[in-house]
Order: sequence, then C-alpha cells, then structure tokens
Amino acid sequence: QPESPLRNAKVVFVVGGPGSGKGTQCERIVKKYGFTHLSTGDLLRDEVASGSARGKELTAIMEKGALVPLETVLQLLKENMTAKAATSKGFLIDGYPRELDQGIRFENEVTKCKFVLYFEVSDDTMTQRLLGRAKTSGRVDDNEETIKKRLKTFHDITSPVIGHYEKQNKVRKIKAEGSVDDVFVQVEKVFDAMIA
Ligand code: B4P
Repeated sequence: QPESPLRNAKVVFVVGGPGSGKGTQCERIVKKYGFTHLSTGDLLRDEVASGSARGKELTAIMEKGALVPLETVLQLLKENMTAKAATSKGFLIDGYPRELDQGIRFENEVTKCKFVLYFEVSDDTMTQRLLGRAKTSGRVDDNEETIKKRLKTFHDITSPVIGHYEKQNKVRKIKAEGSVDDVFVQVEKVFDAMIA
C-alpha cells in the first residue's frame, strides 16, 4: 500500500465550546503562521449549501445542537486534507475532535496531532457571543434553544476529549474570555514555542 501523503502532515486540533472563538482565532493564526484552516462546521455547512441529500440530514442534526455522524465528518476532513496536502505547511483542524472516537479514528487513519489548542470560556460568555452573532449569521443553530443544547453536547461529549489529551500532555489551554487581540497574544505564545 502506498504511503499516505498525510502521514507526515503537521496537525493541530482546535477545540472549545460553541462560540468560544475557534474560528475567529484560526483566521489570525492562518495570517501569521500560514497554516491551512479546516473548520468541520464550515465543511458541514458547505455540504448543506450544496443541496445534496446528505446535506438535508445534516441541517436537522445541527438544528438540534447534536453531533453529526463521525463517518461523515472524518470523510470530509480526509478529502479536504488530501486535496491540500502537497501545498500545506500544516493543518488547523477546527471544531474536531468533538467526541473521543473522532480523535482516536483520526489519529489511527490520518496522523497524530502535534497538540490540542483548547479555548476555555464560560457558558455565559459563549451564549452572549452566539446571540450576538445570531443577529447576522442566519445560522440554524444560533438561537437560544439550540445554543443551550450545543453547550450540553459540549460538556457531556466534548469535555472527555480534553481529558484524554491532557493525559498525553498535549493540551495547550487558552483563557479566551478577553478580546480577540488579548486571546491571540496567548495563541502566539503557544505557536511560537511549538512550531519553531
Ligand atoms: P461550529 O461551526 O464549529 O460552531 P461554533 O462552535 O459556533 O464556532 P466557533 O467557536 O468557531 O465560534 P466563532 O469563532 O465563530 O459547529 C457548528 C455545528 O456543526 C455543531 O453544533 C455540530 O452540530 C456540527 N459539527 C461541527 N463539527 C463537528 C464534528 N467534529 N463532529 C460532529 N458535528 C460537528 O465565534 C462566535 C462568535 O463570537 C462570533 O460572532 C465572533 O465574532 C465572536 N467572538 C469570537 N471571539 C471573540 C472574543 N474574543 N470576544 C468577543 N467576541 C468574540
């Protein structure tokens, strides 16, 4: 079997609750460090926008604040990473893993992550940010009821992912209550130390 072009890819997982600022900070990281940003939320919304049958099922799941099936997300990630492998300096995998199995499957089938960037924010702050975004986003999941469910999904299912990587000393925790600039100062410290 030929060696996968992704075996030696530099991968950083970006994890945090809904509205913790993952996507916002990833844009800044891309500008400064030149990584390839793949947001699983964006990939799923693209799939929905394509109008495919698979897309319709995804909307229903996202409206409920639940997680879409692992196979769907992993497949989307692999396709997009493979297409960019030759030109990428490294990948920011944003919004993934959201459950333990997603991390385990990815690391078995693609490659190990270098570290996990974790944005820690209170539920109150996340809720306020998402309600702010709701005014303009048009997203099916930016409303009070769905936000509550997304927070529950995060605490019940995603939190154990952080514990798993903490045991491996791979979590780099960012206190993300502050402004976008304040948060990015902490992110820079992590990247300068890890990527050099
Ligand atoms: P995502 O698209 O990942 O949604 P998110 O958690 O809301 O995004 P993010 O944390 O990036 O917030 P942002 O920076 O935009 O997921 C949506 C759904 O897709 C999930 O619920 C799930 O159903 C599905 N899904 C995605 N990945 C999956 C997976 N791996 N497996 C299964 N299902 C999956 O920031 C939010 C707002 O805050 C913005 O308005 C921003 O401007 C503002 N903001 C950011 N930082 C700020 C700061 N420091 N100060 C003030 N405001 C700030």
